[in-house]
Amino acid sequence: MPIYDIDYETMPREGLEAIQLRRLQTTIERIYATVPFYKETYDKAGIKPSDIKRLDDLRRLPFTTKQDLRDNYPYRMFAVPMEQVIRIHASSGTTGKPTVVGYTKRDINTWADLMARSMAAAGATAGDIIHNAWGYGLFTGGLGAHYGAERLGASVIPVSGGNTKRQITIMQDFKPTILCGTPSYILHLAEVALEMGVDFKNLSFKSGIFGAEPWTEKMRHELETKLNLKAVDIYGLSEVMGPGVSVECVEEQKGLHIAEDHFIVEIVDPDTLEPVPPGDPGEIVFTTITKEAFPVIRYRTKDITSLNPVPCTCGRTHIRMNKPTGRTDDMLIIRGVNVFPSQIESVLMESRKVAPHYQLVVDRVGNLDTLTVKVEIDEASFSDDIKGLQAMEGKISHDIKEHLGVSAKVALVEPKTIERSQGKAVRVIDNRQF
Ligand code: DLL
Repeated sequence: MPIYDIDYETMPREGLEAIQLRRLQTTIERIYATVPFYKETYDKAGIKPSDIKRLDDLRRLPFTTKQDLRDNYPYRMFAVPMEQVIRIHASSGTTGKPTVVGYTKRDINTWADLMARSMAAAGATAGDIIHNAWGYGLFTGGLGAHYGAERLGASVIPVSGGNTKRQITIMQDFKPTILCGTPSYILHLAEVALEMGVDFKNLSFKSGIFGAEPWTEKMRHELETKLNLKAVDIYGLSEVMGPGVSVECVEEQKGLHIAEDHFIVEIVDPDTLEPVPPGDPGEIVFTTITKEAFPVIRYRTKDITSLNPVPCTCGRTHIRMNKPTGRTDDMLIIRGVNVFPSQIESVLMESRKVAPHYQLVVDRVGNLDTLTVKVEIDEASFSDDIKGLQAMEGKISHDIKEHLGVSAKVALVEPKTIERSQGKAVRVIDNRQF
């Protein structure tokens, strides 16, 4: 049966839940048969696929974590043979290795549908020209939005990130009507436009679809006034699909509708892993129920948010999640790039001349995030050779860019100058105001 023959977005909940249960059961049966990790975990927990009789039974299944994905790097979580995988994306892992995700032809098709649907929720139609400033590559933003825009029938400009002045010229000349990108980068772009004497009031945008990092209502206000458009939030993560897991509707711009015909959502207390009372904040957990290549069951996102069950005036019955407010782990998002302090540590430790004492200082200069890595030089390598030290800073900065894809200023400091802590080391000083 084709997945898209009825209007899933406005289905009454009863019908939606019946579909969710059927899809969940199929998914669990399939992964039990094809992914050794799930079979072993479920056998250990004494659960069989046939035990999933109601949606609530999902709670009997163990959670899946980023560590589980790491333990099965790169392809052992895939539920189909590689011949059926037509696309691979990746996102930052907690150490050197990324988290790898795969898609079958049908998965790419589903994703394109969901992104088209998300763009339509944000006000886009086939007649629009979509300026896509999310990065193309292993990151899911660029290609996810690209396929969605094409599926919608819109004209997509695959401009990707960077080259800000050229982006502004393109905006003036190609007259795009929908803008996609990471909110902090788009604010930076607005600033550069101003410097170039370009007024967004003279451009043609009606909606902006922004996401891939947390942003606040204050930023929404700034984006809407500076860019003269309606700013809509989009959320997603590579492990679950990429962008399009949830999106705000342009009608309310108040919470993101989760594509519940594809994902089952739970909010749990990150310490006890028990469900929180309805509406309370906690860690958002997703189960994918239509993915073929890389299904995830009860995947702990580490993102903190809450659900809003109030019916939406747009008519969609899919539940809304509020804007995520933070994470339970130490992952930073710097200019849209996910960065774990442990990844930086691995790069630092490759140099035998620095001590394992470092601090990451994150600031927002103008609207752009900056990362400074302060690291102590070890006693033996400490010298007055300024040129030598500068070369070393340059080398470490280059290595960080190579390994993590993020620009960082490296500042070597004298031995024993980074404050030692009594308990957990304070590795991150985040001065950004969101
Ligand atoms: O950021 C996918 C994406 C691309 C979403 C474009 C939206 C637009 P990852 O690189 O795997 O995937 O990073 C996922 O980014 O767990 C959140 O912590 C954060 N994140 C993504 N969107 C939002 C948002 C993409 N709208 C991680 N608000 C997630 C807050 C967000 N945080």
